[in-house]
Amino acid sequence: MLVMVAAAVLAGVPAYAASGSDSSGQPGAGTAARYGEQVIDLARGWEGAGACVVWPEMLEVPECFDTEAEMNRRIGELETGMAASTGVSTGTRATSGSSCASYLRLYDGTWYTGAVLYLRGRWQWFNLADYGFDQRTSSYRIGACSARFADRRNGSGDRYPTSLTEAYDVAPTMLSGWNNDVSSVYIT
Ligand SMILES: [Ca+2]
Repeated sequence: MLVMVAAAVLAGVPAYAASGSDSSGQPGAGTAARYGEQVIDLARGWEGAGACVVWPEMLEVPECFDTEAEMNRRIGELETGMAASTGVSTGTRATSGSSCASYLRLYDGTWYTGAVLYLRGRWQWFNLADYGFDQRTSSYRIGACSARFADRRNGSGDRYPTSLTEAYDVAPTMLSGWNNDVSSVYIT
């Protein structure tokens, strides 16, 4: 399995094509990610990683790190590169379109602890099973754009109240009945 994943990465197969907004849904298709020198399949497990970035616009495959601090440094590098390439410095104004800081951080533990999944990309449902994070969210932080949470794939099933997932909302715990229940998320 690992060999197949590695081959897919080396061949530049767009890992997101199989997940992302694809509504056909193929649980178990796998999501290759870089973790140090390794290639791991996020859908099968994080192999000890503590923080993963899923940012289809910037990264061909997700990248994982031991800690959230290491992940944050990498995100900072990517944002700096993005600002340099567009000539717009980050933080000076909210840019329109897909460069909006539309991130979402989901934590396995309450109070922003445990493994953290950083998702960045607008107008699409992310199925958390594709990233080994199905029904694990116990706390979250939202970036500059509001989000939607659903308890089934592709936004189906029950929806988390959107009044609690607006821009810059944070929640150290989930609403009653929603701990370890979110299966898909959307960033506006
Ligand atoms: Ca959890």
